[in-house]
Amino acid sequence: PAVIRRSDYRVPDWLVPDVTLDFDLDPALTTVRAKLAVARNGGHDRPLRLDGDGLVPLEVKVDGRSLTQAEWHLEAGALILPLPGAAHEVETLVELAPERNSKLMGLYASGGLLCTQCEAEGFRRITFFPDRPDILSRYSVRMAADKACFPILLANGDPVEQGDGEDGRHWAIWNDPYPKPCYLFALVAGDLSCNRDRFVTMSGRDVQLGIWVKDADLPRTTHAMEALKNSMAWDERVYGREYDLNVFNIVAVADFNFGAMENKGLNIFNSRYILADPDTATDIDYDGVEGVVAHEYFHNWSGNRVTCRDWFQLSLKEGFTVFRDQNFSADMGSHAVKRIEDVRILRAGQFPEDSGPLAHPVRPESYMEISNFYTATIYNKGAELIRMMALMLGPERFHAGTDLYFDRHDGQAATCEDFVRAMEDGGNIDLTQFRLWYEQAGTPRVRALLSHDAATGRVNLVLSQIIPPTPGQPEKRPMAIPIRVALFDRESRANHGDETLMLTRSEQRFTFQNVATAPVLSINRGFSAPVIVDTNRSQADLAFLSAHDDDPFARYEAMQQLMVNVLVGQIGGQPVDESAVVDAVRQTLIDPALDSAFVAEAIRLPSEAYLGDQMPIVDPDAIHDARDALQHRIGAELEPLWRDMHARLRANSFSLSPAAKGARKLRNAALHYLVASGAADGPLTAFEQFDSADNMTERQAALGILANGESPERIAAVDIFYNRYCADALTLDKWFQTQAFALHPDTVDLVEKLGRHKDFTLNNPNRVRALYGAFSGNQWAFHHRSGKGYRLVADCILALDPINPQTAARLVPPLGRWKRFDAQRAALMQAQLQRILSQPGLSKDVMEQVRKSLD
Ligand code: B3K
Ligand code: ZN
Repeated sequence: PAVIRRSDYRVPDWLVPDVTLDFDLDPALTTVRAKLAVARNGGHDRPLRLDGDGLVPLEVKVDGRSLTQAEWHLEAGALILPLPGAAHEVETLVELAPERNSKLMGLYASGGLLCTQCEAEGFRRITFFPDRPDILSRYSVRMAADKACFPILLANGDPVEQGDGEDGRHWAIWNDPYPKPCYLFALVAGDLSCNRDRFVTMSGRDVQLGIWVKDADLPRTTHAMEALKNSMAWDERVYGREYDLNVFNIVAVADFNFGAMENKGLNIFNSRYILADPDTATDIDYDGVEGVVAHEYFHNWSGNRVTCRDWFQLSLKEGFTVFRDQNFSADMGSHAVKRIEDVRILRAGQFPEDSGPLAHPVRPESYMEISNFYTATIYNKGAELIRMMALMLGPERFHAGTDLYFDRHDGQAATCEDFVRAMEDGGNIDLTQFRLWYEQAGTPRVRALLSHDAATGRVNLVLSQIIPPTPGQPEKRPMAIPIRVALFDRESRANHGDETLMLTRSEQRFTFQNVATAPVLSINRGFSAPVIVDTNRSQADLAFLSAHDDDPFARYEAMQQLMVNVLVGQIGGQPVDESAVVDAVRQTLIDPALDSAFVAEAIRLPSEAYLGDQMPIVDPDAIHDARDALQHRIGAELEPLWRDMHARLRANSFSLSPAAKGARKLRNAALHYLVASGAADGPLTAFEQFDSADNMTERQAALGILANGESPERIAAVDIFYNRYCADALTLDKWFQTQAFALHPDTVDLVEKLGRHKDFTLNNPNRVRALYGAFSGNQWAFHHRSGKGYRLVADCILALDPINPQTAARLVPPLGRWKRFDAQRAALMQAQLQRILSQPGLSKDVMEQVRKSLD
């Protein structure tokens, strides 16, 4: 497959100011008639090239005249038309079979609905079109369909007209006045019910809101609607951005390749990010709904009004929009806990990517298949880049920069460079060196050495940075890294002052005066930069910070580092005293000033995968054993506390208040440690929680805790859960996922069995991710020394690739991390990658990921 390079960008040869689409919809056979007003862009004589993927032109007309087959040809699926003039009307007719579209890109059928997904390159599966984001067009869309099966017809923009046709068919016309790239096109046809509401914008525009779902799911849409209204108000208040159409519709579909899609005025969602009720959704699910609804809504400005020039600029909209949704969720709940969660996500998903064979810059230089670049680097590291700029500028100058960005580029297809320049011009800052964050891949390592001179009262902090080599980038230049630090007095516990240091050279010395006694260093507070920090801090210093740091992230971090040091020391055969961890957990539990959600975060041991990331060679078995043993010790030594907390935190009735969510989180943590203590009544207590819970947060946590162990309660709970929820796909996903996540020696065999379960299907991406996605994130189980885990995932990739290559390709990265493991495991992983590569007819998606993973 061809490699596409950022440096090859050229402005389009032809523009398409207006598009008229006419869909005659039917799951088996849909026809699409497209009329494009095309205009030559600049002085050239190149033909018009309309991308197509699997399309056959049944008719091609130019300015009303049908062309003969000799007047056009196909080239790699694209329709090539030589055109004489400066502007023409081009008309094409194609046929689609939505019900046979298993890739879920373009127009497809899902649970009786017809819906579309066009980003990144799905529109070319619907009609011939220059499928690139810098072509902005006004769309008018007519849809006709059987009225009984598809009573609701939706598209982008505002509804214009509708009527009944012959043979039980009806039609509707929608117009979108805002020029948009074709990746934002959408339509939906189906039998849907609507949760209707309205929002009055800051300038007084009355917007009709609709969340469209299957009728039975209507009661599960209230949280999404609240989130939508809160998002609309938040974007007005914080960014001054107002919604711009008269309607805003959201549709939930069961089969979807990722979370959701920000189509203009018609967001289409994976139902797991819309539907929530206490019986089936956990607090994490509720937060996911809120965050994704906000994310897609915020795209209306950061993505739709200002879009991307080309797909190398993807982080322009995604990084910025993730940053916006993170801050929104923080404002809706707890800033401290949200930051901890976001950093955990970054470290779990992006750091491994950045240190492996698929590492790429936030603005990549090349790709084979753009779908493979919807990554944690583009999204989450991209958000961290915006966050660093916001920190360096301060809130006022940052918003001067974003205002300028939106004003300057409204209605345009922009670049990451445009964003940075708007920050510079609006915020009055020089970001020349900062731009390296967009260019250089790899997680910087910052080393911090603190020394104190009692005689002069001077503290020296020497910071140095190393950016590791990544594929195609052997040498790196030093970056501009904002590091927030504070120094604490050991006696008074006073903070000598918070400062943001700019590390811009390979090594740099910072001096602090008037510090009488050797202070404790708090560093990368709030996780001010997405880096790995190495310090010479003692366990005692970390214990101090875990009890007294006034930055909640740094406090959490100190606790995590304390735990990491113990566990990594133990695994590496250099035992470190564990009692500091037990003491720190105890202190945290009994500190009355802390809220429950924070406590629950702070006392949880680093994941097995994160521990693996701290080691030169990952030893999954040793990691599991050491972590398990420490968990047992914390559980056993503090057993009365766990018992008491678990009993005390039981709620009388369900609420979604932050306090109630925090209580559930901590109660689950208490149950976890109580069971880990080995107490004889552990499994029974877990079963009681499972059985009596009035919410999924406590029920699923209890199921997960039981699934890690061996008990009659485990078998019963797994069974009960299945029987209770097997009719609800989203909840049944949890049944698969919880078992695939289980830290149990037989997980790998269980996953093999579950892959043959009657409710398992490769046709639904959520189900695939629930089983194989979860399993490949379960380090101990996936890296079973037999190599069986690798084979299971490779089997799944091979079976899924012909059905849904995008989802198949997402399962490849865990196999590509072989360099991080011992020789036997590495060989077994490589063998599976080789086996995949030798499959004839492999998709571009899987091929790119596997080839890069073998390098
Ligand atoms: N923009 C979409 C992602 C599309 C993924 C295409 N492979 C959802 C989002 O980030 O909001
Ligand atoms: Zn997005």
